[in-house]
Amino acid sequence: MSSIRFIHTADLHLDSPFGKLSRFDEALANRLRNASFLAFSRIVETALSEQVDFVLIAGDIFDSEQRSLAAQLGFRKELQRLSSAGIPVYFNCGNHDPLSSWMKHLALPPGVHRFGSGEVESLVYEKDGVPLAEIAGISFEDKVVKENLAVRFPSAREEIPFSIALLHGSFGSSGEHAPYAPFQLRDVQDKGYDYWALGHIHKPGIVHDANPFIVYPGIPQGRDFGETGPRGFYLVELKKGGKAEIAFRPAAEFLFLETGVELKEPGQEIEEISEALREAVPEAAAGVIFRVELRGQTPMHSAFAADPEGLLEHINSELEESAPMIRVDRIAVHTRPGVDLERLRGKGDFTASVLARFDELEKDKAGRAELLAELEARFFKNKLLRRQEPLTEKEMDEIAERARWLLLEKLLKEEE
Ligand SMILES: [Mn+2]
Repeated sequence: MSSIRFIHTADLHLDSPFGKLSRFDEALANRLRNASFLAFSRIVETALSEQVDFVLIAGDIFDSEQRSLAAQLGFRKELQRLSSAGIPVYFNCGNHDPLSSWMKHLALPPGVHRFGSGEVESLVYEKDGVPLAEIAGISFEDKVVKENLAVRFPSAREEIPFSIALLHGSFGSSGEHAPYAPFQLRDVQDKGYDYWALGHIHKPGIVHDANPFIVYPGIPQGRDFGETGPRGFYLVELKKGGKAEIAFRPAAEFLFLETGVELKEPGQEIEEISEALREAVPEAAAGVIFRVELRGQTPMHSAFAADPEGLLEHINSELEESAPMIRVDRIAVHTRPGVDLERLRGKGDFTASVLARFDELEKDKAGRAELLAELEARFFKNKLLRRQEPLTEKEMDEIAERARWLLLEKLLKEEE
């Protein structure tokens, strides 16, 4: 046999609370709480429909070492489906669900293997009585493991066609996550495994593309705006000669997305926002929670800027019945007043000369940089409050643009 197909997932964080979303009603909070289970259920369905050889789960299956009965029973229920279909499951324990936190009496269905925390264990997956893959793995005993566990993996067994290592830990310099079981490429390159199935980093990605493949599938269901965008798992096919197909499959029930909406039609603002959000929902998602940046010129600018919460509530009530579900968590109002700049420029008054000065500065980049430096020196007398790096051209553009509109707004208000 010249290939093997499996699912690689990790960081299920079953029963994880969506604490930061307390602004939403209880019904939605419950749906979100259930979403981690639904995402895992989708993964299991893919395993069944694709008839993969086995499923790998690289740690952090449940969210908290405070044993959640719901998480462990929910996990077992899904494992039973795989077990009944004869699909083996191999998993280990990570920093959120170390081995010591599992219920001692939770029996696992046949064909499900949980790696221990003592030594690296090496198991053999057989197909039609022939050894096809070696799966080596180890669990976290406690929630903090600073030790490099990768170096403890023995060399891959040459007599078996494919070798996979299952590990929860930090590869390379992944600064944003705590450095649990940190390791480098040089620690694993010569061990002979085809594929390192990792967990811990919640963002999906192939961090080393061949010899060996090193992959983080990410969290299948994002939990907040730190975990935006598509979330799912990998469907992997390893082939002879060190080749592989590694396909990302979405599994998340709800997505967290940040999006910009450009207002164009005066008087149609609410419709424009609602329509843009409906269009931004990816096909498979059951729902999306948005953060919206509102841009463009609109006569509603002052009203929106004065009460973004009111706008948010209104948009949420407009979208209440939409399917897939849409909720807006936050709206940043970065619109501009709906005024005709050309008309103002031609008026020959004070406002026109202010605009002319801004137009000048737009051409005179050196003069603009000088002016900004002077302003900074005047308003930030304490040098520690000043910027360490000089402003980039783009940042200066943004500052000038904001300053222009702030001034214009004040001037136009006085005119009213
Ligand atoms: Mn995790």
